[in-house]
Amino acid sequence: MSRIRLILWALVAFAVAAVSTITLYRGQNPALQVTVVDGRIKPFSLIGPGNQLITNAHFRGKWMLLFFGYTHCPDICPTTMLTIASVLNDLGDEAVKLQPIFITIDPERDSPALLKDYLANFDSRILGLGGDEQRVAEAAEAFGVFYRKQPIDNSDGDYYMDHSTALYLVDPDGRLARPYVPDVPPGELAEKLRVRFRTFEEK
Ligand SMILES: [Cu+2]
Repeated sequence: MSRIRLILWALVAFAVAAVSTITLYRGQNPALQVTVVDGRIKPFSLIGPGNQLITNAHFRGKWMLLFFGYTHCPDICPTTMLTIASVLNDLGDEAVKLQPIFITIDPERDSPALLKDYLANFDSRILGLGGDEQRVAEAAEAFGVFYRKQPIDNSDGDYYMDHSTALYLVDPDGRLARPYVPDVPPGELAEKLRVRFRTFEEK
């Protein structure tokens, strides 16, 4: 094969490195379009609690349980963090296989330090990630997460954030584990995770 042909083939292979989306449905959420590249989640690059850059590559070899929310959230975020804290307890020693991650969709108020303090109220093993608006927007877009500022009347600039509320489970190879974890009682969720860990390890 000529060199040119080889290059052409390489280009075709590159084009086939398919970017596609997986559509998830959940309760009141609109369809969540998760972008996958060759079966793996799209890379994200966010800022961690020590102001360090943290990308998805950091978590290779671990399961990720991702949630997008904000610390001023009155209901869904704290409830979900309680669920995750409870799952970590239920998992016992196996919890080391899982990295729960809370990504803020309110970077204007949620500094890395604030995220860390907030999450410590639930379980300090939950990692808070944020960054500037663009980093956050890119990560949210990759997971099909919707969010929007909702000003509170007569509040002097205070606001809520409307946001979608899915939990995303990503396996140690960076693949979205499907079906993604739905609304289940924490004990049941821990058991489902254990089964997934085992199935993955037996592969
Ligand atoms: Cu929330």
